[in-house]
Amino acid sequence: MPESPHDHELFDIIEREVERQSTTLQLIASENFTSPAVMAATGSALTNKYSEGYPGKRYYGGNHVIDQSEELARNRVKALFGAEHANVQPHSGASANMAVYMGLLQPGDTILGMRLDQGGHLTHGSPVNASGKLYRFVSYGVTPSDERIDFDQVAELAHRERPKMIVAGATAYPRIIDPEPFARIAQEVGALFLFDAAHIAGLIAGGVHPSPVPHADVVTFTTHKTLRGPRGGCILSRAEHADAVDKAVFPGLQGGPLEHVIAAKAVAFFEAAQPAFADYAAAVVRNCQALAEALAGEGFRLVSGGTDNHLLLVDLRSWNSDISGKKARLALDRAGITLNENTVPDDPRPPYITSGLRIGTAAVTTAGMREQEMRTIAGLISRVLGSLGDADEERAVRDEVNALCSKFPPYPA
Ligand code: DSN
Repeated sequence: MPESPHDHELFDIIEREVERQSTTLQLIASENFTSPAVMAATGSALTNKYSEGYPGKRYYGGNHVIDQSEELARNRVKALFGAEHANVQPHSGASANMAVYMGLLQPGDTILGMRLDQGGHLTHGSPVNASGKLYRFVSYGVTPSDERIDFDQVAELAHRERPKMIVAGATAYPRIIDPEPFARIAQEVGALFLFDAAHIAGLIAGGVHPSPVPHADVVTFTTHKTLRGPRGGCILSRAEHADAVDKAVFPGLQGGPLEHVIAAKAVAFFEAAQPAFADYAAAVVRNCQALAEALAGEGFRLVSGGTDNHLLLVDLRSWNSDISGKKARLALDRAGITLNENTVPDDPRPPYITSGLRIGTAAVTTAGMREQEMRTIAGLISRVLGSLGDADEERAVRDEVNALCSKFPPYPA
């Protein structure tokens, strides 16, 4: 191989990002720290190989080794979730969802999904996303009283609109999503049932949330959130949908699969099958509940009053109606606390401003933090938001964040 000069410019940037991840608090609910083994597979020579097709049926030569890696990933994920069929090629959760729509529906078909401003995902029918442009989405939401999924509304809309598919799953919903009532309603109206488990795949694998696999026609998820794998997507389905799903992924939507990432998914599925992963999943939820309780103690209102999973939503309106989610996120960022602004149910502000914050505990739990640290974090958040824009206080909190993170390095030297 010809020698190339060391690319200081780029590798310095990577080093600075590693430092940022290690010295500030990572509370974005969709992020995590993968293991060194997952990163080693992602950075392996498998990135060099073209392998369009599926194991045993490729369009390029030299895939007898790659076939073993993709087969291992498929078998491991099927065993992990008890699924009949798996496709591990989707590059992301978004492409996994699009493949399901494309494989099982016709453009223009009606789909029932969760409202975006109440926790649903972009690919559940946003008008600016391909899902919303190609299919006719009808949306259900949460009840005004307890801010949990309104199953009466799901049933009513399903019977009225007769969708071809019902989608469960969310990107910002802090409670358990029970797959059973969705499956029952889908059966009543003859709809297919897709469960998008992107956020909670790790909680399902770890046994702390109910599995949608026995109830749903198809389950999609990302591998990099609570499941703690590489950035990517995955589709599990009943055997009867296997062909349609596979054809929609390739050649329908994607070309060459990212075999280095598929190998890393295999590593993540192996890790998630270990007994320690169940302890991790339980700790993520315990941490989130401790954080929720401590934030409530600081006077913050939590959407639905708390959490059953890895994330919580703070409604800032009752704390200080002048503080938008965006303003709060920027102040917290300056203080070394990384999270994102998020709409809350019936938010009067637009989605790029919002009145809420979404906070997740998957990454800090991987780093080893537990309930005591969650209480400290709640106090730090409260200090920054209680003196919004005070640069001295932001600097003081930033120093404390730094000291806290130094005790929990995600990648110890
Ligand atoms: N962007 C992801 C999240 O943060 O929830 C969903 O795609």
